[in-house]
Amino acid sequence: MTVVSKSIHGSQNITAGCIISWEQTPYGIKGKTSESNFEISVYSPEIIRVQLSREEIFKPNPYSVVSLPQEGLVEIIDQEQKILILTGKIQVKIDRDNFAITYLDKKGHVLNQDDPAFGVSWLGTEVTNYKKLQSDEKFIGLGEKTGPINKAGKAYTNWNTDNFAYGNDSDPLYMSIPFYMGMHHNGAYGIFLNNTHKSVFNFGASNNRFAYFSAEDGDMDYFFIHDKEISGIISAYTQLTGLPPMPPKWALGYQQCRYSYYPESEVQTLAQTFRDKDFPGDVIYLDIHHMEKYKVFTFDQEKFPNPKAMIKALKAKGFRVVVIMDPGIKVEEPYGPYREGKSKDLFLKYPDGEIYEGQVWPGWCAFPDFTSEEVRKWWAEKMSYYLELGVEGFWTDMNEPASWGQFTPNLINFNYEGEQVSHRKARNIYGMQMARAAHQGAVQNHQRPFVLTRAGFSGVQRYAAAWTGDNVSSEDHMLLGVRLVNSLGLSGVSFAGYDVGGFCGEASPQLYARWMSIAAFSPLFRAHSMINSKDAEPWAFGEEVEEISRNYVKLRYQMLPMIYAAFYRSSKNGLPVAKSLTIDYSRDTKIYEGPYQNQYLFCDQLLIAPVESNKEITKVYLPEGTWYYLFNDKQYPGKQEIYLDTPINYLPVFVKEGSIIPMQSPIAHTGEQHDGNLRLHLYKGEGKSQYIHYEDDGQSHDYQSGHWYQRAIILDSDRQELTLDKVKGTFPSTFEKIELIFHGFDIRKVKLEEEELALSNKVEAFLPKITDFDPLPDNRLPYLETPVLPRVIINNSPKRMVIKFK
Ligand code: NBV
Repeated sequence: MTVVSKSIHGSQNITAGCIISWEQTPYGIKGKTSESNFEISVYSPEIIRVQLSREEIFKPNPYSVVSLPQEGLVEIIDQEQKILILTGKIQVKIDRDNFAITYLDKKGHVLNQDDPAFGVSWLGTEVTNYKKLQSDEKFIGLGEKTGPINKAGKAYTNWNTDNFAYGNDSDPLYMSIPFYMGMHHNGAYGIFLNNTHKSVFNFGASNNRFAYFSAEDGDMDYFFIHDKEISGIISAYTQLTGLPPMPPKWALGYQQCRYSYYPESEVQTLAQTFRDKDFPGDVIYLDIHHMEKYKVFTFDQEKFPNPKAMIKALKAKGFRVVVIMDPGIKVEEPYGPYREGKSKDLFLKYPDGEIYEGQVWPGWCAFPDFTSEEVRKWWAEKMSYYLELGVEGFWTDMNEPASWGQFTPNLINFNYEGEQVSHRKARNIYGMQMARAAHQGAVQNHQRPFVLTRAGFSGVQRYAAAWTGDNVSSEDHMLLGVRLVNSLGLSGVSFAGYDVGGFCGEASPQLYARWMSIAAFSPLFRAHSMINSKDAEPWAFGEEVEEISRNYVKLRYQMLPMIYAAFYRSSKNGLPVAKSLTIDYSRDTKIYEGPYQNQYLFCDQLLIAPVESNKEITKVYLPEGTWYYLFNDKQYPGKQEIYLDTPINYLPVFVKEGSIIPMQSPIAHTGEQHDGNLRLHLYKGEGKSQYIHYEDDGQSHDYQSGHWYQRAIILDSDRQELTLDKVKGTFPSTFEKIELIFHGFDIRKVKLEEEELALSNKVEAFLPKITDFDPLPDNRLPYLETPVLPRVIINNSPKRMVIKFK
């Protein structure tokens, strides 16, 4: 029985009630319950949308979803008690009595079920969907959320917040992604709540009856997704909310930030120090002090008398410049952007028409209404100022929006694509729309844009990379950052990172070294630190840290062919580059335990086990399969916990059996030419494994029209055979030769077709030894016994090649 008790004050719960009328639509059904209008539409056999509103028309979020419902995918069965919607992959059963929905897989296993008493309910304007908790249900996703990777028993709020020096359990943070996945004995599903109001997700916190999601106001509008695999659910979610485009290659290099580098001489010295110290790097950031009185679209004339010449000189050294952009526009009559914004009516306003002002760095500020197309266009045009100076990247900060006091009044008006809404509906989307404007501005120079944003919402991956805001220099935060990035990756944001070294506070040398080594395996690799703190460049912590950092940064640059291909895959399937183990090993309960939940696969082939800097020994969990320790090739069978020495210069990194890892010679920055040899590291596994090598020009949009190079490489470990398939695409490879390096194979002879190839043996060390600082006593030096590996070199001919090795 449903409980329907009305109250205009919202102090009592009102359920949707029984279905009183319904009709079929091309995509599903729509109709009325005693308390609401509803519509259920099918977007694909895996994706179903459910909308309910107590108003006549739905007022959906126009920002997140980029796909449309599809006709002809459903079968509707009208039964006495229920209405059934069948998609081929999902069965939806809707109870006529109380509108309680049950989702089942095609075999009839229950995936997800409304609490029959409360289903969709309203408390005043707040709308909630209560779902029965399934036994052993685990919850993952929800983007930038602290706490464990499995969020069962926890509850979270989505309300974009400037959370300086947030704690290990703080919530909410800067970005809201109301998408999660549930998994239990019967299978897995995903739910995306498509409502930008403040929302709450409760995964069984303070109750043992239900999980629920609610929005403070607006429609109940959610997408239910089902696939057998977690990866399929994430891909479906990114089909809905958009795929991340290919970033420019330089953005995958090492990025150096600081609050703030100035004046120009300091920036130039910084760039030169990188090169003098043979320390690779691609990006230098200019934080707020580059501006005149913190006014966006200006450069401080004294600190930076000639930004154009400076940026040109930096580029000649292989550095790109990223500038910060804050949304607050200084209220100052002679200041062009303020005058224009005011006269063109581009700022957020109170309902009585007065411009809303809040205090930020420049003092009192007005805020462009990025939820208006006209404002985004204006902002994008204003960015020509930077493009003309040669700026190539844009960092949108404070876009929650943040202001002193951190409490924007709710009555402020936002355009919201013409709907005219209050701050309550618009806040969570504001940051993403600023990132969108920045993206729009940056594409004007016809290169792939790089935008880094702090705030965002579902779909932000279409416009920007994300970083996890003002973290702290602590061991906990180092690991938390990894979990946040992994969780963002579960939620569609594959290009993400954290401030290496910690933004607030000062890292110890040990901590900094470990952080650098972990971040070399992070999609975004950026070090940053707070004003008035000690220098935090990789060479500021003494020689040992410098050398360890250099080794890992060099390794990062050598791995770029693998990283680049992983980004390309991500741009096609929406899956993350840093992949929480919950994606590929979701049914292995061990991976959710203690520190194992921080482990992840980088570029699908490397298992990274982040560990505190003060631990000399750690436990690592290896999932099923065989794993090779990166630094000495020692093989470990999976499904076991192992103890590993973790001196500060060795981060636990394992290679998955069957991996094909493409590497290049070390380079100082992505604009520098490698030596022309593609090193393909082949790790013996079982049966066949495949890797698709990918190259393009690294900067233009031409890859979108096929101007790329792709080649499938298939390793058959059982038959001891490698196939380099015929090359596809119009972009010529930058590699003239391919060096095959065999790991785990016992080889005497290698033949390409009938021709026998010269086989050589060389010691392979992924990291150079750090002899002067060897931290381990003599009896514990397994790492330094680097293996001797057989290898051959062939010409990189575009035709199909089969190599047999015996
Ligand atoms: O622009 C200054 C900082 C920036 O360095 C940091 O990365 C942002 O998250 N910004 C916040 C403003 C306030 C910092 C206290």
